[in-house]
Order: sequence, then structure tokens, then C-alpha cells
Amino acid sequence: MDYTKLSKEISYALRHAPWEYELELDSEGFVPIQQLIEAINESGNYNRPITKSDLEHIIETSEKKRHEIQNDSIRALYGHTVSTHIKKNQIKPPDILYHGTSHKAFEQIMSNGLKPMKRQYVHLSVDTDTAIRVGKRRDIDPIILKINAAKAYQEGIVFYEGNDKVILADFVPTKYIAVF
Ligand code: HQG
Repeated sequence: MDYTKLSKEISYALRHAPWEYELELDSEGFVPIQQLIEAINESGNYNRPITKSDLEHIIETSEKKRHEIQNDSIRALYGHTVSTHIKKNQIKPPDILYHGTSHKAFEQIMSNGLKPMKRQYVHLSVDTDTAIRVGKRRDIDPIILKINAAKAYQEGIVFYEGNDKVILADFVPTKYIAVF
């Protein structure tokens, strides 16, 4: 079983294109596991039919907590681009957060703030290692931004739960952003 390929397909289905799988996300992004399994098995993309254990295996072994199972449903924890708004729990963020990005995006971020761009939320990292990993997807030598989340929160910027490494926000104004 190609678990990397399966994990990517699940992210695609749950973050970006549930309709291609005849799935409908609920307000928190969940779909019934059985429906997801049946839709994926219809494609015949894998060397055998996938099962709930395969999904559990991906969640347990992945270096990133991308998906979550609750009862008989599964969801992506972050990364959504679907047009229906996925409701996330508001949280008080850690005092400092980070964001790894490209040199190309940097100037625009410093004049317009951090925006969700194609996703529903801005994705922030709880530590510099995570931010570096995120930034390296776009730049071999990424810029690491340091976010004064304590001040932003105090002044009304809303933060949301992502996973243990990722915190979400609607928007982060420039005044809370510095280069690390
Ligand atoms: C940038 C992956 C211009 C932003 C990762 C980023 C993460 C701006 C890009 C998760 C901007 C959007 C999300 C502005 C922000 N002007 N550019 N005003 N504001 N940007 O991929 O945070 O492996 O949508 O800096 O690890 O890079 O898929 O967001 O470079 O956790 O599970 O616009 O996706 O996780 O890029 O990554 P993305 P991201 P997975």
C-alpha cells in the first residue's frame, strides 16, 4: 500500500475537492469514513481496497497530524480551500508564532499582512523548525517571520486550533510581524 499517495489523496478529498468523491463536508469538515473509503475504492488506484485501518495507520505514522478521526467520521485539520467555510475552535495562541515563507512573498506580506491566499485561514507554526519546513516548500532558503501573537490576540485578532504544530488565523496585520 502506498500510504504517501493515499494520504495525499485524502487531503485532496477533504481539503480541496470533496465533490469529486461525492462527499459533502459538514460545518467542521467531517465526512463519514465509510463514504470516503467507498469513493476511494471506486477509483481502483491502490493495489487492494483500502480500509479504516489504513486511514488510522496514516494518522498514527505521519510526521504531521493532518487528519483526525472522531467516531465514524474523518476530517482534515487544516489546509482547506473549499468554498464552504470550515468552522474551527477559537483559542488563545502561544505568545509567539512563526511563519516560513518565500523571499518572493515577503515584501507583499510586509505591506499587506499575512493573508490566507487560496486557503481559508493563514497557517502559523508553533516553532521555528516547523516554520522552516513549511517555508522550504517554496524557497530553498526561506524567510522566517516572527508573529507577536500575544499582542495580536490582546488587540482582537482571532486565532484557531489547527493541530499541535499549526495555529490558524483569519489575517495577521503587518504590525505584529517581524523577521526572525
Ligand atoms: C504567502 C502545508 C503574498 C504565504 C504546510 C505562503 C502548512 C502571501 C503562501 C500548510 C501573503 C500561501 C499551509 C500576502 C501570505 N502576499 N503572499 N499578503 N500572505 N502569503 O501553501 O502557510 O504538508 O496556502 O507566506 O506545511 O505555506 O499540506 O500556505 O507562502 O502547514 O499538510 O502565500 O500546508 O501542510 O501558501 O502552508 P499556502 P502555507 P501540508
